[in-house]
Amino acid sequence: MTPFERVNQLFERHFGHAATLCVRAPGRVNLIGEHTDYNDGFVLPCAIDYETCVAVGLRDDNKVRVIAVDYAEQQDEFDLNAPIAPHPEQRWSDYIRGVIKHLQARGHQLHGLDLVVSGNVPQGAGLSSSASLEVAIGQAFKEACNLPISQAEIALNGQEAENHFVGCNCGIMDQMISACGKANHALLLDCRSLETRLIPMPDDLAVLIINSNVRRGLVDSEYNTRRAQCEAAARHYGVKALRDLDLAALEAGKAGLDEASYRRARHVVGENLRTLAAADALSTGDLPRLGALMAQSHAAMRDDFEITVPPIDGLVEIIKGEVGEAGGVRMTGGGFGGCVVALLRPEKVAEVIAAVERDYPARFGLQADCYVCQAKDGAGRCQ
Ligand code: GAF
Repeated sequence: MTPFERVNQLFERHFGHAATLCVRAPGRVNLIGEHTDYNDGFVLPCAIDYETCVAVGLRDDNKVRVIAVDYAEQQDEFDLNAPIAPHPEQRWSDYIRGVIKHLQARGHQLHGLDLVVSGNVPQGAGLSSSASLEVAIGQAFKEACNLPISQAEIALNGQEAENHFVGCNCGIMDQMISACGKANHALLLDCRSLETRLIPMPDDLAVLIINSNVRRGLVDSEYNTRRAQCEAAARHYGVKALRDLDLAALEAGKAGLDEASYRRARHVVGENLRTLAAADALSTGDLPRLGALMAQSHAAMRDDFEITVPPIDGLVEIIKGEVGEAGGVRMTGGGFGGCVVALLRPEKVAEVIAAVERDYPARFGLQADCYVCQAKDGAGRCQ
């Protein structure tokens, strides 16, 4: 059953009538541009065909009632007229409460809603299940309360909720692509200006995501540490953000900067250049160039940013051995486990999956899950 079917079925069973409307917001895969977003840099993600759906019913009071289908139908209920605080136990509730609290703080007038939520974005896999939930809730209130809010503002509001209510210091990439993605396109996003450029995905290019199924245990603390190191490096160089540094300035000014922060900065400066080059390579269908840039990106995440783990490096080696020059592969997302993304010719997909199924369990004692994805539209009403 799809998330759309699940939320509508449960809504009707629980409330005794059909939902008034239903919205969706996708997860994402980042093709290149990792840990650049909070350095005001560039990213190149696309929205994927895994999503969070919310069935919505209007209430005639100021209460919000939520049912989380994927959390054993747990429920939450709170009043829009009272201060909204984190839930004492249910972490999933905080993404919803945080989004609503921040919509109110932005001055939006909300009224009570019944919400039933379900999604199929793999959780904890680096495919932005949290951002898709934040954006789906923002979209639900936009549609149900006729809010004068742009898709970019829904994204910014979701990021604020995650930074200040949930407590993860993430950048803006995941919420922006979930809110603003376009079918059959990747989105080159300037995370400083929020300007976007749509890059068509070539017809003869497959997007294959391979989930390492490595639990991303350290991700929150390590993520926040990387961000602090990048900010310290920017202060050392006297720039607003690492986005403002080029390779020559990086080398010329490194005296006095600790080795780890220098290498973090080197990844970010190089990754911004690689991301811009990759957008051009994708738009001209230059797969060998794209593959080389993705390989450099992965090496920098492994050696300079130090966010990969052996099973992820192993998956990249196994897949690179199959696709050769005619494609690219790299870790995608925050790191410390999660997924790798491969861009390759569709006729190669079956061979790559077979190689992963043969070699990955033998080397790491783990099973990988493979998803062949399509670039999808960002958040909106379910059709
Ligand atoms: C996570 C964060 F949420 C993003 O903002 C981004 O920093 C990414 O890690 C790394 O590129 O998905």
